[in-house]
Amino acid sequence: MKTQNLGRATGFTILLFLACSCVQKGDSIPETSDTAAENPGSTAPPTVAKADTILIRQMKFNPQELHVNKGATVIFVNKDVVAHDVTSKDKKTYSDTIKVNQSWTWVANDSMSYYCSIHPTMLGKVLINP
Ligand SMILES: [Cu+2]
Repeated sequence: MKTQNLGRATGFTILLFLACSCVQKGDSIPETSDTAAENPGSTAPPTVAKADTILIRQMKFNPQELHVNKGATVIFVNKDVVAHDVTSKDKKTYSDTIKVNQSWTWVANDSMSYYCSIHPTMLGKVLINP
């Protein structure tokens, strides 16, 4: 007798659990991003110029010499453990201090030889493709 009651109770608990999980599944349905992502992106031409990135790491600009098309967006990302900046040698272009894990975006309309004014031995160049 006792075991029968226990069995019923367990069965009821399982039913209750299933019912609950069904409701929860139903509630979280709105995430349908998968269906919207069906476009053959590989055939699309790269009309938008992607940004070129210069990583600042271990007291160096990487790459030290970057070649870009005129008007390209260049992002300097500070992945070092200290702050740096970008100052052009003609001093016409300069960033604010780029703190650790911050970045500075610059549009390359002209070639630029630059250095870090905090650590003047850090040098780099951005050259416009002919
Ligand atoms: Cu520096």
